Amino acid sequence: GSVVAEHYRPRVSYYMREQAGNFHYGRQHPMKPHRLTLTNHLVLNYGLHKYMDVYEPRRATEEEIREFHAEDYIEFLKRVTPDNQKEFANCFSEFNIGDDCPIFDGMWDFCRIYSGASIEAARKLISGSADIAVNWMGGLHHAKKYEPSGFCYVNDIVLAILQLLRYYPRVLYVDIDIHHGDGVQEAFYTTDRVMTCSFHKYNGDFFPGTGAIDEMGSGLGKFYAVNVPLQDGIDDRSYTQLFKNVMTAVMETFKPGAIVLQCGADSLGLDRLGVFNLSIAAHGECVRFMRQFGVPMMVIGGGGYTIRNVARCWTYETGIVCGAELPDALPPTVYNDFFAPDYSLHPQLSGRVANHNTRAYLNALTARILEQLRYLKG
Ligand code: V1P
Ligand code: ZN
Repeated sequence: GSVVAEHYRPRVSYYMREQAGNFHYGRQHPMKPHRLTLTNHLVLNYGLHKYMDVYEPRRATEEEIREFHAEDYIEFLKRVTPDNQKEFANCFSEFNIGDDCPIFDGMWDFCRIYSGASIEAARKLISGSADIAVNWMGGLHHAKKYEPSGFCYVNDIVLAILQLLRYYPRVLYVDIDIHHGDGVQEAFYTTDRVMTCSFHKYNGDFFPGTGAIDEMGSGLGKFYAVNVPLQDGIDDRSYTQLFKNVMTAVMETFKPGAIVLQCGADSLGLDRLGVFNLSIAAHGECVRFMRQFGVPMMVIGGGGYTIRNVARCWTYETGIVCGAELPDALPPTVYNDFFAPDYSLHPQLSGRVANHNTRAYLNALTARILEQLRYLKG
């Protein structure tokens, strides 16, 4: 089969640097940058580059990263390496270095690559020369001003939103990673110019432990943080219905000038760290739904630990933003073996975990969030 194109075709910019896929967090570590290489090969072999402007972005400069991160922390990130890390051992607890955020070869370079791409993507939207800008390397939503957290060292999302705020009065951040988007929420907790909206597993124990429904922002930012805490095993129908109900109200009340959509793929069924039950089709439906508002949009990556499915998901979503329908049979790539035995874009992912989100729970959740949003109108 071949790619079928839709009538509406937004101008899409795609950011990718091949080296990004060659970094290693460590053998036991679940974060595998190689998923970026897999994604890129599928995207190109489906021929999606014909629908997009493909850019090899430049690295973020230290000065650009300083717009959010503290100077001491940047200095540490720049200087520490696996070889000299003994000299820095006294800083490790200060800077939250450990199993989740190890020191690995080229760590600072990796940060500059994925952050540079998000910053460039934001500037591209501002310039008006793209409607949608895609950076699967980015989306590292846990990084804090003074420290790394949950596999994230530099918060490319905060840096990109700071760029967007130079031009757009209001920016909406939407996060469908299974983990709470805590770093982005914290950075904009007290402003009414950024609304953060995160859908995640929450039980007080699951990483990072934040994202309860009553975290709503403070000061001027009160009611501008939206949290949608979910239980294990949420399925396609419940998730997409909830997502559409919440996002319809968010778009009506907040009226953003730009959207940043974090597409963490650890909310898919069968994820190595995740416990949801979503199909690639349902995950992509969230992207399609946000796209149809026709508001300038950045689409970025995030988590995703069963890497064959991360690559499938982000490829499918690249197709969605382009308005290109992809045949289910994957095009052959040098990485074919990853996609055995079905070699298809939409394998069955659900069924491992039971859905612990009752209809009553989801209805109550929706009602509370719509009530929170009503405070914005007045
Ligand atoms: O649960 C924890 C910390 C470690 N404990 C002391 C509490 N960490 C999680 C971190 C998950 C980060 C997700 C990042 C993202 O949202 C964005 C890129 O997807 C964690 C887990 C887990 N199952 O939640 N770390 C690890 N697993 C881990 C396993 C093996 C080696 C290193 C880390
Ligand atoms: Zn995650």
